[in-house]
Amino acid sequence: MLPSFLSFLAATALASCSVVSAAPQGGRHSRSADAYPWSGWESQQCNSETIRTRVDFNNMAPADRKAYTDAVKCLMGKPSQLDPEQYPAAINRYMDYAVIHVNRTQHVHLDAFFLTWHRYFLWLYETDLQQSCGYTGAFPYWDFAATASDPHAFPIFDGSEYSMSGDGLYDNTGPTQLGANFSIPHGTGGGCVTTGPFANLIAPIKFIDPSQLTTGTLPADAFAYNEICLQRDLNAYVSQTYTNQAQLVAAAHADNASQFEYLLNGVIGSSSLGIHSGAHFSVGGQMNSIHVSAQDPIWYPLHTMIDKVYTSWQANYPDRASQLDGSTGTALNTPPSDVVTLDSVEPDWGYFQLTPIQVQELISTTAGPFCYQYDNVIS
Ligand SMILES: [Cu+2]
Repeated sequence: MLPSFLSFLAATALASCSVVSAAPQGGRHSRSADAYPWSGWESQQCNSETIRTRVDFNNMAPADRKAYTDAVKCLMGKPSQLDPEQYPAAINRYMDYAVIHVNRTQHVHLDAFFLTWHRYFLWLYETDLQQSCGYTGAFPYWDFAATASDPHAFPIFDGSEYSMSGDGLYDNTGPTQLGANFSIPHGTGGGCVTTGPFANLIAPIKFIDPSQLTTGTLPADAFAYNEICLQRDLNAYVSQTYTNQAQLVAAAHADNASQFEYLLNGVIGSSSLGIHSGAHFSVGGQMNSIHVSAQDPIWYPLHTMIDKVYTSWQANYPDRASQLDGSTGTALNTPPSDVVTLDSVEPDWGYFQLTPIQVQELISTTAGPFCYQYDNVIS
């Protein structure tokens, strides 16, 4: 399953690198407030009083970390809103997000929708934790560069009740082959996660072969229910090699949007994974899958960190903030699609957001639907 993942990431990174476009600066479109499911879209005043600040999970007080994972577990206790006949794997509202992510994988990865679609997806999830589960704390990110020396040594993966759960049970399945001449060594887990808030979690969507990206289809039984445990294989070699501080800073100072995407997602034929895929592979298990990784609750703090890198790059270079990378709206341009511009309509977010949103509405974290910042900028 894994060998082709890197190739896909890298192939598209290369493809998108060949086109550098400075996207036109589009004006914001006004929309009627009642078009959106969440309150306050247009009327919201984003200022120093109302802005929310996202913080590093490892810097949160233990009780605050537990309040966050309690809210995630609350979402896992809420009923699914999806058709159970069509989506048997959607066993609760938390899994609805994972199902939508699988359904949209072909349109929101390895293409120009990646950064903004995921930004809004995270915001929908954050808002749901607040509105459905009464969460009032900060939305945390996982600074994978700060923990790169040894992820186990930090609160986020120590397996305590104040963590995001720990490693999987040790199961030596050997190195993971990521290309013809490229593999990563086995980590320290490999089996089921049995500690912390998400111990023994069932991740019912089975692994999907990334080669599906070359056909643009999903297996017929993609949404069947499977009694599969959440797995992890924490890997300090991968984090030290692919998600270290120097690589993080390089991304936050990328010359343009194409180079930024490249530093996130790697390049074919080399041993560079990029910090985004590197972070995924440093966790292992379901996180190794481009399709089904959103079943692991660590997916959200990881992607919030990617959004922090994106936000930092935009803050460091305001003249590049609205740049898109010149790629289209489908992974590997399969099926072929138009080059994405700021006026392009984003793929929807399932029932959480069916009303059309343009890319330009999701460029700033303090305008449109958003009003948040990070506790610091990667400079
Ligand atoms: Cu994704």
